[in-house]
Amino acid sequence: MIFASAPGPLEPQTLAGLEQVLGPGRLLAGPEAEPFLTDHRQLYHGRGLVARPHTAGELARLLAFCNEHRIGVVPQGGNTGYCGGATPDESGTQLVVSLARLSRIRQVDPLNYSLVAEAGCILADAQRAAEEAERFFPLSLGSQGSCQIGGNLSTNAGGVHVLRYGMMRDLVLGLEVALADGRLLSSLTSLRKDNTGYDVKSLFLGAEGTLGIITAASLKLFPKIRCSATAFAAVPDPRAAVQLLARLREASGDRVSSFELVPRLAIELTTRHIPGVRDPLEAPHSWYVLCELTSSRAADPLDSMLTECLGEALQGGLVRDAALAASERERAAFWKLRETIPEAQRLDGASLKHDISVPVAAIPEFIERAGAWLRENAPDGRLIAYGHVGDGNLHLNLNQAPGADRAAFLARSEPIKRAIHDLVRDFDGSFSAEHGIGRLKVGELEHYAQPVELALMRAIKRVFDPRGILNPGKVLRRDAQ
Ligand code: FAD
Ligand code: 2HG
Ligand code: ZN
Repeated sequence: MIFASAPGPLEPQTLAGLEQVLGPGRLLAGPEAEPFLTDHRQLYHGRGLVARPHTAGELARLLAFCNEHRIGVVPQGGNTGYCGGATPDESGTQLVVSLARLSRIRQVDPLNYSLVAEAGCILADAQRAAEEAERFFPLSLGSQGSCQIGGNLSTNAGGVHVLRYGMMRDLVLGLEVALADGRLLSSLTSLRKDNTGYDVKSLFLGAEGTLGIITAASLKLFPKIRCSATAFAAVPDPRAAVQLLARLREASGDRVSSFELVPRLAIELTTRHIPGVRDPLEAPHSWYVLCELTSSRAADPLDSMLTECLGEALQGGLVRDAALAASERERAAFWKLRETIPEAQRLDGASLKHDISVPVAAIPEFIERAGAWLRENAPDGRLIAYGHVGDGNLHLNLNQAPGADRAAFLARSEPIKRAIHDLVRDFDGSFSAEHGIGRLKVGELEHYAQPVELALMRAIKRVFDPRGILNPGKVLRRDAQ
């Protein structure tokens, strides 16, 4: 009996009931549960048991039981989320539901350009399944080797292809969802058009497991990428970066699929901390962009389009220097530099993260104003503003300066966050562009959301989860639900 040492105040008969619903080997406790109880950034450490259902039906039955016994349920995908959404609280009364065993690709339909994957399918596996069918699934994140489709849907993940293909929400055709009371909503349609009343499924996208547990999804595919051109270009400043993007979109017939901003400090941190990363250009520059054009036509002259556009930009002063990837190896090296910025930041010391968005054209002014405020008010931090500039989404992060006191630096996180997020509001931007709310930003949502919006969110929560068992305390505060 694994429950003899189970943490927290779950009654023995409730625990026995859980085991009966799930069957042997599906419930973890003690050291086996440990890896599921801390979030990726190690901001939260919870307590609780872990259930690993193998089918959607099993999961639905588990929810019916938890609803009846008012057991809080915390869905967990790859546990790579940035806001503590997949971590249980410290009470020991919550049950983590890992989707890892629901990982099948149920169907790939090349003619319909669609794929049906279970929620626990690793993102990279879904990408591979599409590729094997001569198709392309465009969601692409640094965590794609471990994050899951269900987590991507529930956070409405973004990543490096949003400017061409949209966020996860835009890639969904249908969903299958286990509801709080144990009913299974089966809406796994592959239709491109369907205007039959309210779009109920869209509410689960970005809901972070607070309205239902997604068990499978029907996703859009695109023509396979057969040709790409990738450059790492130094630009004088973010203003030039935004102008270059506008020109490149026009000059390439809108074939830009990625456009990422990289500051000098990111080059310094990645080359210092990540083996194999090197500076793509000879001389140092303050700002860079990693840009990529892609096409499904093998013979598209993307290299010449990119070279020509960058050449003109060089003459016009929008670009200072550029390296074009001459091989797949060089392309991978540029991307490795970009994708390992979060890891290099972590290895360099404490960091404060702000996942913000403003209109693309406002990015330069936003960086100028945020930078000026931080230089004056947070001199023990070094600004590293990078990311998806083509979507107006910056990771406006602050790393502890060399020699700075870690505790003193972290102790100032609240006033710094307030100043940055106030500035974001002044720009009509968002304080959570792609990482969600989870537990980390519940207070920020209360602070910045319109009262009418919050009231509607709470009302929706009550309809879907009247007993408040689904991911309690995430997105919305528990006592306000
Ligand atoms: P988890 O962390 O397990 O869960 C996230 C939330 O979804 C939780 O609230 C959880 O309860 C809920 N959930 C999980 N599965 C389900 C389900 N089946 N049904 C209902 N709710 C569920 N994010 C971006 O958007 N863009 C990026 O570029 C990006 N890059 C990253 C790079 C690195 C190196 C890392 C570590 C993370 C990055 N992330 C990025 C953040 C993270 O990978 C994404 O948020 C991802 O979508 C989370 O997926 P997951 O499976 O790990 O979800
Ligand atoms: C990225 O774009 C991720 O690399 C992580 O969204 C951002 O660590 C961060 O702040
Ligand atoms: Zn990002």
